Amino acid sequence: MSDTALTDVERIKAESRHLRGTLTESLEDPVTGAIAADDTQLSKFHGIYQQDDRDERSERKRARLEPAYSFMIRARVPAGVCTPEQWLNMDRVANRFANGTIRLTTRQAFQLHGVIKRHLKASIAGINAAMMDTIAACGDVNRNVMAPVLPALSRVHREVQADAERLSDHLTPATRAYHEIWLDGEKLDTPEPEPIYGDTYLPRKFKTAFVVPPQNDVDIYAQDMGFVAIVEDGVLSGYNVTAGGGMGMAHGEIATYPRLADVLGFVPRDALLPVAEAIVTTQRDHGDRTNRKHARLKYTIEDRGLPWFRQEVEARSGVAFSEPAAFSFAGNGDVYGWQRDDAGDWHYILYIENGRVVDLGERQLMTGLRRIAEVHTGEFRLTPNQNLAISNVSDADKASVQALLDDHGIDNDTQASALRLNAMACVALPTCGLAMAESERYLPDLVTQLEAELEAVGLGDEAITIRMTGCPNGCARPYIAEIGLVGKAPGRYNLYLGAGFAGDRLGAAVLDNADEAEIVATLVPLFRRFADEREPGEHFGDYLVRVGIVREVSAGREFHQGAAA
Ligand code: SRM
Ligand code: SF4
Repeated sequence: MSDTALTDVERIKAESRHLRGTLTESLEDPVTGAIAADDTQLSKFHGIYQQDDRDERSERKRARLEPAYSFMIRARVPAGVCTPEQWLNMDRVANRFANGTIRLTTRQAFQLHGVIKRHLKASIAGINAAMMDTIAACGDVNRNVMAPVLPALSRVHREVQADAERLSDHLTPATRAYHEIWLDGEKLDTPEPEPIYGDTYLPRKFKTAFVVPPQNDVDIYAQDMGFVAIVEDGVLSGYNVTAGGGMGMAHGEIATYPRLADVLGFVPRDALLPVAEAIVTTQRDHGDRTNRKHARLKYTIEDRGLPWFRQEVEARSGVAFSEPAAFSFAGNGDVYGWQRDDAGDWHYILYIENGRVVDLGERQLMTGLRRIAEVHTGEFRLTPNQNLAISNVSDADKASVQALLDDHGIDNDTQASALRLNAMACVALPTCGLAMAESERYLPDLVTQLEAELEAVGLGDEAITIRMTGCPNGCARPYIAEIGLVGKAPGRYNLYLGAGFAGDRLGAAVLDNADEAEIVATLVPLFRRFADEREPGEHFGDYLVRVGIVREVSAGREFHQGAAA
């Protein structure tokens, strides 16, 4: 293929009749547990990934068996808010058709793993029964729109949630393919118009979030498009708009890099939809459709420049950006435990290790949350850090929710150090087809070692963000964690240090392809120095940059220039 030829995914999208392809035929084929190759690309737009169990891969190959195919289903939860009924429904589908666990993702969505082909339709219909869908949870479209959990501010939360849901609806593909294929909707002879996306959708995935300073829990700088709420005297006046963030890169390919979003300017609240649509269509028309590793909005902005991009968005939307309003962030983690909002309701942010809801020994997360959902009259909020807020609990109900947390051994106090509460790992093995190393199954053990070392130097209560991924795609946003670990090969990781505690600075590459012993041996002396030399209240990443252990990395294109200050 020449450099200017469109990628194969572009052909598949163009020929798909708005995402239909041959998915119906693939589902009906009884000979294989897989779907047709082209359909594996289209199924993503419907929130479905074909996977195979990588723990079993070589054994099955030796036995000349087809790989153990199953599917991951991702259900969108706009703004992360779901009802107790929706939670109970997800629990039922997970136990009936998937592997009996629920995975809360880094984008406030649900994932189910291990669904076999003949259960796919029933699973999607089951999810739909509680008014949830999986369309556009994946694929080259706008994904699940994130919003902050905001346990202390009920009114602002309601407003930002409403805006996030409005935008999510506006950017959801118009195709009826989802209803036809999964919900037995009426079949159309001619595909319906797709007004925002056109026939070939976007060049690549596209991600959007809202944030309310000072908490940057959604990691706004990692998003293609972001809206920073400007709240004056408790009233939401509008948004600073950001664009061009992204995490993914490929090892050894310096033309790929994580990048922090730029601030375009301020717009009033009523300009939200036109400005968002203009950003999306600019990327639709100018994003690179010849190279999927160069197709995200971050590269469009790098290549053409921010002034060009801002002008294009202004011209398309008819909205002029004003100077951005001042804002600052304090951290990108979750604020755990009970908090009371300004309307008097309670919220409990529950720590869920790596987002995996499962009963394990005395920690009965799946059962405990089911019991809570059965009696809870408020809502749940999935957090962008893979945790869960039990939200809008009345004074009268607080004690009974706490009792259920205690009875099932899942209260935060019973399990986690400050380091663990600020740790996040992507799924990786055995389900992720792109994983080069363990992540979800390994980070908890590494944290156990590191928390002992921190305790030994008197830093047991110190919140340090640590994130791990099984490959450089960056699903747990490791490049904006103070300690970032990125899988390169089994048991081997790149180590990045010095990112901002609020997710506002990238880490610098310190170790390449290192094993556990090298990683621990590098971190322990730094913990000691940090304990001795830090300034009051100083965070680990800021300290490493201040004393020159690593250089400050803000521009993505400088990411690969080494760690030396
Ligand atoms: Fe991701 C691909 C899991 C958030 C960047 N991601 C994948 C796939 C679907 C693997 C695949 O393509 O075959 C993973 C499925 C694993 C599994 O078995 O479940 C996967 N990504 C996840 C989740 C579940 C990680 C988690 O532990 O929570 C997150 C689901 C979010 C959601 O609900 O939508 C998840 N992925 C992210 C994020 C974080 C974010 O969005 O804030 C990123 C970095 C931000 C970004 O997009 O730049 C991210 N995922 C990627 C990439 C690299 C994209 C790029 O620009 O290079 C891939 C690979 C790709 O697209 O080619 C990828
Ligand atoms: Fe898979 Fe890599 Fe994403 Fe981890 S970071 S879930 S290994 S694609």
